[in-house]
Amino acid sequence: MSKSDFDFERMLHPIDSETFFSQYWEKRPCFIPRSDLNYYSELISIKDIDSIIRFYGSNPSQVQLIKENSFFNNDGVVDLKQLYKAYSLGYTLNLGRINERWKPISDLHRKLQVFLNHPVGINLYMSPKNSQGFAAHFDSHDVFILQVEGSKNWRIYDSPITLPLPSDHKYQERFRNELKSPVAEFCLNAGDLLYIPRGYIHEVFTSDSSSIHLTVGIHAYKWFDLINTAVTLLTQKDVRFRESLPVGFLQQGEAKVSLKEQFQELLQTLADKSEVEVAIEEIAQRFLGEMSPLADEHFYQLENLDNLTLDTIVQKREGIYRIIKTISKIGIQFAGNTVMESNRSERAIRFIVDSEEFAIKDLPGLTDNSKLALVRRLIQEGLLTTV
Ligand SMILES: O=C(O)CCC(=O)C(=O)O
Ligand SMILES: [Mn+2]
Repeated sequence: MSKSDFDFERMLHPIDSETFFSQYWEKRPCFIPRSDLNYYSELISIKDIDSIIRFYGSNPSQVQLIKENSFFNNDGVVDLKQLYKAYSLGYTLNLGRINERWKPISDLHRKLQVFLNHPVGINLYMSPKNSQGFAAHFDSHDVFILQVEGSKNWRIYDSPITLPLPSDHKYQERFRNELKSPVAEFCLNAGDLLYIPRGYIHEVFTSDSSSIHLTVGIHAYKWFDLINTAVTLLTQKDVRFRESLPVGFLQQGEAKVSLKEQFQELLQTLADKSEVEVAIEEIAQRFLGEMSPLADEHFYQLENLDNLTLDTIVQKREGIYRIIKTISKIGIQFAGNTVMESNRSERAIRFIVDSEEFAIKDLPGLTDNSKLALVRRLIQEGLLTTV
């Protein structure tokens, strides 16, 4: 399977990311037509779909077939014959979290998470001619639509709720029945991109051509998440946040007055005592803990462990790296793993976090044997690779 160098910048080209974030992000849809049918072909092609579906055997719920908003019952198994039949009957095939199953897309996924620092999920939609999968709906995450093959029509309506949360999905039905005229209509052809901020209702259908697109969903951390995390951390420290509300607090009267006073007092404590860095660390820890390792020749790396010399050049896998420090240890957290070492390795660990690529002999503060041992361990754990 090939490696892809597709990243955020190439995804948005020719719009630069500064323009994108100031003009469009969380504000309005952005359509980038390209007249380049092969723009995304290194990510996936129609010829890859059958073999990718086989990787879903263990998770049939991520393979969905949808036609005019109803689902094809796949009896909880992924049966290729059934999928071909449903597709010929006009069903749209949706492969969820394809980033966990197809290397070029998992490479793009990692690059996007590293650049954005927000969780990303990538789905694939394949629709036959003259069909519609889902009815008009909004998503509670922003989406980038990468039209890989064929074409698809997108009708976009205004956003009934500005920046909705997942809990706002319960209003879908109501808004679907109150649609006004579309605010924009686009025909996406292979190579085009469409960005839709969360909340904008969209209705999508094919006409005389079939379609394959990738939906890159950004499940961004919100201010609400940061504040929530800060309150949770403070609650663990300050017993006043754990005390119960006054008895009778629902009724008017003295309990209500004291409730208001205490509420103000606790908000003040939150403002005075919360440390944003600690709350951010907590989110970083969760984010990195949930990242899966990259599927990039780790067995091959293990096979070559015995060939390392002090002149060997090694590099960090693409990712986000966090230093963790305890009284006697120092460590690095990265995608789905944490490696702790004794404090003696502190300078070397900091050097590694700050470097992209280095010769083993350049590690500071360690004997030659310890340098080799540390690198060997970090290759085994999935942090470093030989170049
Ligand atoms: O293509 C479709 O049928 C639906 C696609 C969609 O709603 C999305 O990608 O967010
Ligand atoms: Mn959608």
